[in-house]
Amino acid sequence: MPIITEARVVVTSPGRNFVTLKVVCDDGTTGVGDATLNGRELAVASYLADHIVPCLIGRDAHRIEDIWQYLYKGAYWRRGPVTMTAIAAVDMALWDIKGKVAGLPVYQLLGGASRDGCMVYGHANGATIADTVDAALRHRAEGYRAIRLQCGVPGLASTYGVARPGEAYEPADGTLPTESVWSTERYLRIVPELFAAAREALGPDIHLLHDVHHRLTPIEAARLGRDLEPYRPFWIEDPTPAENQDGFRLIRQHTTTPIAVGEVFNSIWDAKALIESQSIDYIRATVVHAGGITHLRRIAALADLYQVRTGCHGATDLSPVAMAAALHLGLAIPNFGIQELMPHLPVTQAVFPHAYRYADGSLHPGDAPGLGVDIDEALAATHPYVRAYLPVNRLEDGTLWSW
Ligand code: EZ4
Ligand code: CO
Repeated sequence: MPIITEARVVVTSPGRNFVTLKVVCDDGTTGVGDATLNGRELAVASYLADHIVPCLIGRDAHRIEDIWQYLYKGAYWRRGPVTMTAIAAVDMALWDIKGKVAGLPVYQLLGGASRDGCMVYGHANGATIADTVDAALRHRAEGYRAIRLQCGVPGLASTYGVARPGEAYEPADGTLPTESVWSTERYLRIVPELFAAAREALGPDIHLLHDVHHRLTPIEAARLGRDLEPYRPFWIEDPTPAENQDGFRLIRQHTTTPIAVGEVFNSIWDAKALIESQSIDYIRATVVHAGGITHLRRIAALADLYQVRTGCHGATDLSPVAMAAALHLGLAIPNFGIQELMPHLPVTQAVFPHAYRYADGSLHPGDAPGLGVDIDEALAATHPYVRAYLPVNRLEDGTLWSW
């Protein structure tokens, strides 16, 4: 059995910040886990280095479930994004080690492939409807079968999900939080027009998605869902903040547009009522922010009982380590739905060499033993941490709103 002798926390910023845990065993086997919590990175780095790593030394790396329970129950203070991201990093690294020792890709340890690959959705965005439709057509030409559409809102200077001209979209854009202005009324007018134009240009066979990013009230979200029904969206995401879970019942009463939620969830307890009440269709919790493969597998198993499928968050602030772990789980579980893909910058991919590959609108985790991803620590050291925050959002009268 591999005994843990060392665990290192690597903070690096190849294009954006990432926190990575590297676990080393006495037989030389290593494993990696993503510990990136966008905008609050150093809190997780400290949680790992100061509080978790000392508890790992000398443990049998094969006892994944026991170590998970030890870190979760043993902290006394349960749940929360910092705790669950730190536990996730350990969990991913241990699955990586188990796969390497077994000589098998992690998806084989999870029951083997249930499909040929994981369908992904790409991001099409633009300042105008026409620009966004053009971006969607380019994605289709690259083989994407599912595309998220976000466009600028007339009258607002900037909009969630829309890149500055010539740049890739990256939300953590300031050394202090930048401020954006929001108008629900203007937004609710433009999105149905965007979907009408996109459906017209792209035809019936492409899946079209949209992220509301927590900005509507339940009845406003119900209105949007109903307005989009003629264009058959694959889902609308995070229509309303999920602390008020009963709000999703209200949306459900008014629209058949599928609902995705959960990228900010960190525990099965955040998702349980939404799943059991059949208020949602896709659960977006991720391996990195929701306790690793061990815990996300539990969430997926609960969701499967209610025909809820996975739609894991996959923005650029989730490192290639988290993407690899998501793909191994997604390939294996019966109720995989779709995987978000925002391609990482080449400089990020160089720091995190990985076996997963894109082809024909899908990602496959590859067949390297373990997770099939690593961190080049020497290269990482050449990209020091840069403080970066997510933006805040205000209504036109200055009221602070959900971003
Ligand atoms: O704003 O990952 O669906 N994707 C998203 C992302 C989130 C960022 C926050 O760190 O909503 O763009
Ligand atoms: Co989102």
